[in-house]
Amino acid sequence: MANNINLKIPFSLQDLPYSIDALEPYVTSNTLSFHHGKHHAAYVNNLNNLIKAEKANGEDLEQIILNSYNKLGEEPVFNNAAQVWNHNFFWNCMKQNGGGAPSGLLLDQIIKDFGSLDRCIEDIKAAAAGQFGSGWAWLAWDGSKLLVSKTLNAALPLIHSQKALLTIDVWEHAYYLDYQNKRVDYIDVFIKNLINWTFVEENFKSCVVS
Ligand code: MN3
Repeated sequence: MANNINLKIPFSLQDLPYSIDALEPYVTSNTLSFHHGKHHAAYVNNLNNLIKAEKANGEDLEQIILNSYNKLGEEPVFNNAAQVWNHNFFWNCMKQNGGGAPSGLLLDQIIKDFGSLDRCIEDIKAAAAGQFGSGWAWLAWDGSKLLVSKTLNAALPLIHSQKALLTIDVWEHAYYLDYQNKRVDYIDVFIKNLINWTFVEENFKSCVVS
């Protein structure tokens, strides 16, 4: 859930919301052990080391991201803080026996903003496949409509005042051990077999229902 990931200093590595082999064979435990246990863990450690010297001021993770964004000399803080947030969020975007389709409020909004679920999915796939180099593909809410976007490296919808609803990690570390250079195969599997629409629906509901 979105508010469980907005933690305070010192940050700890958030547990995966499933067992290390839960996403087999689509994301292997080998990939997940490196991705969570090495990459995600490194962002957490880097962030804690970077902000140790600074005054913490009780900022939470999202405040650290926003306060370091686009600030000269603050790039390492921004990159590591944003990558901690992105991965905390990303793990929840997948589940065992995922896939299928959204329903309810989210589906209604998708049809309103994209015309059809298929169109929305095609846009997400195109964003994920088209991100040049490392980055993320997103479904986000800008306050009045859904939008699909892609971001470079650690960048995220929060810096554009948008609420993230779904993300796909398209850094090579997310798929290379399992899919090598075939990013499109990983994206197809993500949509078809892994995506946790319940999480995406809950994120959307928290934006529009008070
Ligand atoms: Mn990653």
